[in-house]
Amino acid sequence: RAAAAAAAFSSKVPAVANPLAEKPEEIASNINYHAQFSPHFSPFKFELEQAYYATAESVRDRLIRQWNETFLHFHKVDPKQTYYLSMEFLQGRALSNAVGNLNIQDAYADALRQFGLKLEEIAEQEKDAALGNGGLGRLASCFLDSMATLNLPAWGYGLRYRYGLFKQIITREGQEELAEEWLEKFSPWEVVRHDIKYPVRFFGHVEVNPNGSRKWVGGEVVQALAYDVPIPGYQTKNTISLRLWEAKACAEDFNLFLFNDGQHESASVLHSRAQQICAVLYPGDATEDGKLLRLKQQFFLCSASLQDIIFRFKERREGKESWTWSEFPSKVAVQLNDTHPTLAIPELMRLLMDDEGLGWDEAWDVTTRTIAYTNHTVLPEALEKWSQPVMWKLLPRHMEIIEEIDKRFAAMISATRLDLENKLPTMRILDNNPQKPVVRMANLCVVSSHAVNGVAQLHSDILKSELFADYVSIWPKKFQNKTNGITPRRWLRFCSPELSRIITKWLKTDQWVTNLDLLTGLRQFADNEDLQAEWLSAKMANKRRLAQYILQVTGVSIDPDSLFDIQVKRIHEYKRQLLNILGVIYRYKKLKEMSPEQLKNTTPRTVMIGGKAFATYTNAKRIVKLVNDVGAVVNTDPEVNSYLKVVFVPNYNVSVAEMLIPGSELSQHISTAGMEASGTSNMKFALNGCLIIGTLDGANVEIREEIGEENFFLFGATAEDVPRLRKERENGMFKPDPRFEEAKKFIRSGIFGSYDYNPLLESLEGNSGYGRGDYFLVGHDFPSYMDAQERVDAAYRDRKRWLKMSILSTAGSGKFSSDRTIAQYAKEIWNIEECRVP
Ligand code: NBG
Repeated sequence: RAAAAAAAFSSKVPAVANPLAEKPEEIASNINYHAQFSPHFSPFKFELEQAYYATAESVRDRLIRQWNETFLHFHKVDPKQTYYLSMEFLQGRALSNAVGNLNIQDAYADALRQFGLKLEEIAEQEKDAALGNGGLGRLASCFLDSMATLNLPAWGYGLRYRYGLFKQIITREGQEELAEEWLEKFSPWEVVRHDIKYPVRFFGHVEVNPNGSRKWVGGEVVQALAYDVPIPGYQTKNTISLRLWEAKACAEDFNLFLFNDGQHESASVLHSRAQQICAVLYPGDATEDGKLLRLKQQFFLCSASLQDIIFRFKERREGKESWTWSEFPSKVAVQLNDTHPTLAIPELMRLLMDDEGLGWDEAWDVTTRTIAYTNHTVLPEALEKWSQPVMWKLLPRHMEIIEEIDKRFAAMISATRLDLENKLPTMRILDNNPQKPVVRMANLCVVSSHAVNGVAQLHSDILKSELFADYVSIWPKKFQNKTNGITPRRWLRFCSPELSRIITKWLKTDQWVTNLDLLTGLRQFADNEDLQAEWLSAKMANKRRLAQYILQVTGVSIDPDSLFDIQVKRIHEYKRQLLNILGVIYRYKKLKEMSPEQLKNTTPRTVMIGGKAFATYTNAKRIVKLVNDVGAVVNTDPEVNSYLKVVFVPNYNVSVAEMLIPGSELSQHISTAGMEASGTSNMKFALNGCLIIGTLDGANVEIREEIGEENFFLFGATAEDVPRLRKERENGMFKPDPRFEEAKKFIRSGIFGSYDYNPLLESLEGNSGYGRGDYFLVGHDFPSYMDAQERVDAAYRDRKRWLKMSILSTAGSGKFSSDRTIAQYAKEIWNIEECRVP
């Protein structure tokens, strides 16, 4: 077939470049043009891969036109613009999203058919841009899609990591990590801007000028070079940018003298040091060097982005009679995606004071009116604290500024809030504990931002009542909630075209794609037998496609008629994949004890678990190993394997999610209450008509409210109960359920192999402590979890009821569109307005 396609490329279809092509024939000739004249591969080779690149480049041509228009339009109108700073963007694949948003998927599919190729096959050639870890990075990408779709003047800023999040492979030993070479060939979705380059300094010292002003000099300087990725909105001309920075050494850093002297490595030491900055996402930080590198990455993002923002602000003021820096916050909003870009605060202060000559008060006013901060976690280990000595070494001027912010904050409290003085030691930005002096980044963010938000109602409430409680009385209006959302384009319209078609048919409009609240219109048909039949057939088609995929990547054959039960997310003890697999183990044991008659009355299930464990997180890796070991035993057990299958889905990422979610029927969001800030995959599953079994945590609470409690399988302790339950546990008052003991004992019997699972099981036992004594309350929640699973089995046996619940899930998911979330940020935090390209 490749040969046939090759022949078609070279002969039947003319090669003409026309980025405006509308008709399939014109598009085909445009693709052929790129295949022949974009010289990335040897000539006359048109296999799927080459066809993908040629197709992608032809789509990109179109995007570039809209993109340039958008840029010019923003330049002309000079609206207030938002800059979303994030260390992570989990973009996934771009081709199907781009043709979908531009509404040219049919024309492209027709064009490719002229070469005997299918658009879906071509799209699958693309490697995921996995410049993120999990929900936080994917949220940033969903936000970009909504910003573009809502025609908002907004951009993303991130880093261009050479290797994204590692590629996970599963071996006998469990998870192994390989470098993810998403740029192995090149990405057709990025454009290098050779003219956009800023110097970023590290180390050095501070010089005091005779007039008292200060200047950071010396040290090392690397160049930040811009790579832009176009982000098209859905059915609009607006195409915004994700600007990713790449670190480059300066030419003069290459020591030609040393090189010619045979000292090849020393000659290029600065080059390789610069390359390390954008080499990988989250380099290991167990060593001092590892920590320093992470801090360098964060500062690199902040410094380059702010220089660029200031450059643009000044550029748009060129030729204007008079303007002042106090206008800056009415033109610029900077959103910090978690604490990773916190250094934007002292960097903006430094640029304003040391480079632009503002005084402290004026610079502080501009900075605080510009910057806002989103918190994404309450986990203590995830709240960043940087060592003061390391900071002084790498960023001496910034440490001076941070000290000053801290000093002024403390003085303000002492002067105005005597009632808070005893809280001051924990409220301060600097923790001057002589053993381990650190900078508390979250505190710096809270003190310096005009808005601080959590990502689901419960999470925002916890921020106000616990983590940031002491600040609330000082700035009651600063703290907000912005419940997360997901883009309905990628997560329903494009990943499940079958279901989308049915929804459009029954709602008699496709407007739901940009106005997701319209989905409530499905409620009135939830009992309708015709809709139910169509709904079922779409689900079944998605399940069959998923079963094919599972067979292909794991070799395990699963039954599309069984209940598809999925938990996919980063592997973490608080997310409790362990609770899931213990439940599976208990189920397996019970199935083994049943008679053939009893077996026939059970609900067959396929449990799929996927996710990456951070390379140094041992217990998470043990969980991955356990799931795989359980699967190996259960799936080959002829007595029960038509009633239960257990699959570990390797290398979970955005495109795997696009396969799994549409085919899911039950999905697990079972974190210890109070610990999951929001969760966003719960929204994707619910939107796709998948029912949720879950705790009252994060956005589960709001999802349950929206879709109705009768359509949600609830279990477990509430966030309020958790501290008391932990106490009781410490005091030896916990009585484990016999089912829980039985499941653990079954693992210890060695049935799942000889691997030593004791450390994992011990984390669930004993009386107290983080990582011991069942801090995550798996034992406490186990019985109610198993009861909820029984309710699931019963509900699934009643097909009509299940389908109704499924339809109501989709119907109630409107609130969780990232369009709603972004509209709220735009209005309530950024104060920006639509700027539509005419
Ligand atoms: C994650 C939370 C999720 C949340 C996403 C997006 C971090 C630090 N936090 O619950 O764990 O959905 O952020 O807000 O990755």
